[in-house]
Amino acid sequence: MSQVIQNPILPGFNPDPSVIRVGDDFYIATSTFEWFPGVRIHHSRDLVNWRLVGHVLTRSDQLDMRGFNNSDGVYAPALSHADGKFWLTFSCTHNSRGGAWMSTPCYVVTAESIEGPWSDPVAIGGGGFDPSLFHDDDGRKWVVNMTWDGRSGHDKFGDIVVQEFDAAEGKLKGKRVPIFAGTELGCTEGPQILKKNGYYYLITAEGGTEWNHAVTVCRSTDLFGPYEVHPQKYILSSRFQEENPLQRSGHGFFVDTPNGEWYLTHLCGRPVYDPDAYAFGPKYATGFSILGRETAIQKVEWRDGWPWLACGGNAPQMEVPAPDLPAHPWPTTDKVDNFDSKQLSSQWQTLREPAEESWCSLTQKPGHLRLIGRHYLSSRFDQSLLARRIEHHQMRAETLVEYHPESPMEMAGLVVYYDNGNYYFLKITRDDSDNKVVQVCSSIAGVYSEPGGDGQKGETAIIENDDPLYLRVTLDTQWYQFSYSTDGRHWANIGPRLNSTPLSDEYGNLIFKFTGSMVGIFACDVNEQGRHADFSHFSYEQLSADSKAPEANELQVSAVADLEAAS
Ligand code: 6LW
Repeated sequence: MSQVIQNPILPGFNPDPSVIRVGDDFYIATSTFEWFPGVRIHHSRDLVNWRLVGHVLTRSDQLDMRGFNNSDGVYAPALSHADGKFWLTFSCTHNSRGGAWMSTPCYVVTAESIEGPWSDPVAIGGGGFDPSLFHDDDGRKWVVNMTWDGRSGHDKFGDIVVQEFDAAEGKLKGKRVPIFAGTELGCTEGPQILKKNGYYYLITAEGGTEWNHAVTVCRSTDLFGPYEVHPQKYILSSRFQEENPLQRSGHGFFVDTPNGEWYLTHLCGRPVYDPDAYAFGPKYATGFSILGRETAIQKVEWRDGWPWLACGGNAPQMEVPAPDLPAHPWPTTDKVDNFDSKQLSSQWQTLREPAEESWCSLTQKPGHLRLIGRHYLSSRFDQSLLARRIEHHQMRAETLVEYHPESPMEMAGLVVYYDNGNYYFLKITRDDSDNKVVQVCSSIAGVYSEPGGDGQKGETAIIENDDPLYLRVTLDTQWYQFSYSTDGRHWANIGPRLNSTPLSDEYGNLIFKFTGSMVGIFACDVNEQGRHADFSHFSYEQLSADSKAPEANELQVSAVADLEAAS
């Protein structure tokens, strides 16, 4: 039987995919926003199996995001390969809460190898996010960008523009030329150009990154246009298809295989539908993308000089025929990180700045990750927090932590984090009676609470000894549940189950929620005494093989409950 590609190919927070092929190797770059290092790169040789090969922006002199707001930072990178090297353009957007206008400085970096090292960034203007670089066959290079127009009475999403880039000088030259105003769907962004058989194909994301999202294709025989729009306009979209498990589909780009087959990678989301919210509106409007925006792929055919989905129509499919290429699986990644290597594994991300020995050490206590407590979790500076993506609607994460807090101002443990206003955590701390305790805390829309307990004070459990303590969190689609154990075998739930849907792109203010839920470990020391916590492992495990988001109200008999009963 021929192979099938299972979507999403990059589950969890992996948005704005930009795909290329170099020889037999396919690469996808995705956005990382305020998480460091910047820009994830995945690699495949068969389009079925993907592995994370690393990041592009790994040094603070390439990317400094200290103090940045949530969902600012690295927007939609675009990858290309020309002149024997890799090129990556990106915008490092900030101050986006400052009103109608945005600051969107854009950059290009290059590398001989996809694994780096990548160069220092070269500025390529601003005025809009999502820049890409088009290398024409005559050797000239063009920055293709959207424009952001904050003026009253103007569409904020202005024209798509091109401007020549002089690579030798590292400078833009000539004028910015508007080439496409977008269709009536609006929010035209993410422009990239593909040249094929004498046509310039301009591919844009339209409709906004939410439920109306789409991939729009247009073409011209001249780079500067005029561009004619595809007969179907939006060659991919899931708007008006509320039963499609891959919602929000848009922001795509094309890639061919060495055998001449064509594919389209694109952004999607697999929302959870909160049954309480569901009663009040159409289904599509009540979904919560708790895993953020993910990457999927569709098979494409060319007819009459236009690309079309091979399955017909414009609806994304969960299963897609694989190309005629030898299967190339990668070794499976370990479920457990024992922190026994000298380098952090590339799944880990930190907030706004690199992990530095001064607060995150694999050497101070060998076989452990030591986090030295710094700011509280709502701060946009100095977070001693390490997290990885939640990739599955049903998962379990666990850690073992040795920690000797001396005051309620010192806390360390396990966290489920969307942004600095929306997170849940299980902390080890000390109470006013000098007991070592564990407690669940929550911040939703920036409002702090301690759930469970008597309503005044959240549920806490006294830990009788000072041995390392096991902490666990499970996600069962709509619900998180924290638990702890002194021996790793007998577990006690702590705190109530916690709704996962506020930790999603759609909760609260719809604008500027671009990331996804992460799970990780942290240490805070608001007294700034530098109290450390030693984590001896962290494990992450999927609890169900189903890649569709189950309906939230069908979850009562669940994989989590089955597994708990069996263990
Ligand atoms: C990105 C834009 C988009 O820059 O959302 O989905 C913005 N498309 O192209 C943030 O990811």
